[in-house]
Amino acid sequence: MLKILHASDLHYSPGNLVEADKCFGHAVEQAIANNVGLAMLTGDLTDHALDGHSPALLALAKRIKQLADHCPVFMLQGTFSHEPVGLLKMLEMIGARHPIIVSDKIGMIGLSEGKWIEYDPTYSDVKYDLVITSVPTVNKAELALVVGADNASVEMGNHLAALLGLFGPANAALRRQGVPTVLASHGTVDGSLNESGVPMAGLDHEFSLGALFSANTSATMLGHIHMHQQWTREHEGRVQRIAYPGSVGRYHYGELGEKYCLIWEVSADTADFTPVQTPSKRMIEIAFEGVPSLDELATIAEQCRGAFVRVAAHYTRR
Ligand SMILES: [Mn+2]
Repeated sequence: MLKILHASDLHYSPGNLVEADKCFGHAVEQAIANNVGLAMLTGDLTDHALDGHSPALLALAKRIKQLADHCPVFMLQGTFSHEPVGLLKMLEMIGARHPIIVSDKIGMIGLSEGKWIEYDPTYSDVKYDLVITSVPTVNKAELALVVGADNASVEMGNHLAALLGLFGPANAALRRQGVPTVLASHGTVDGSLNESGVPMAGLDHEFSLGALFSANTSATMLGHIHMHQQWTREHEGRVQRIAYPGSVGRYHYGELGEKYCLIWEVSADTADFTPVQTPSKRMIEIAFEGVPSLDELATIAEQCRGAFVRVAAHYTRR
């Protein structure tokens, strides 16, 4: 069993800095306390392009260093508008006790004797601790050039399903060798719920559950959707599990539920995790019947410090 921290959608930015660093800091500390052997960050580490001298970028880099001083770190390219291509690559250069890898290309990456190496099925001398099938955010603009802009959204799902299935035999072979396998990606699972609880139904989503399971990995670690959720399939004596940890912090009013990172235990045949709640910003909705008194408001204001608050006043017509 390999213990893995899985955190996602950190969205570091000047405006999110306090929330992102409080919650991701908690995730990093819990990962170290639980002695994970590896950390997987599945995209949207930043909210938008950050200047080199931005305190938010420095804070993120410090947390990555703290994590990589404990274990190897894998980072996945997220949504391009949140994470301009190349921004994460810079974090690979952080000097820490363990290696950091940023994946922005489709492929398989193995961890062997504490080092990241490209997985090569023809080279059998390597003993892998784990192999990751990496499918970072796909560029819809490139696909549109091939299939036309009108078809790009729907064709994205079809192309990804075909691609994921192609990884199936390689991951099945790894399973026979007893190697734990993980699929890492960033996108929308058809039918998943967004952070406000709205189902994402439609033809223009990246993944179906069947396509993800067909890659044949024990665990599928996803980013993009900000609400924690999971799916499991048990067959042929194995357990396959797919999960979004959800965003590490609460960045908008109206994001339902608690926020988490996940501590996974992954083997060649099974995958399970324990959700670890982060100290995310509270959300409070207060409703008054008629106009509240100033005394009432003063008492409530104290309880609302540091929270997202919505105040509604209901009037009854007489
Ligand atoms: Mn995100």
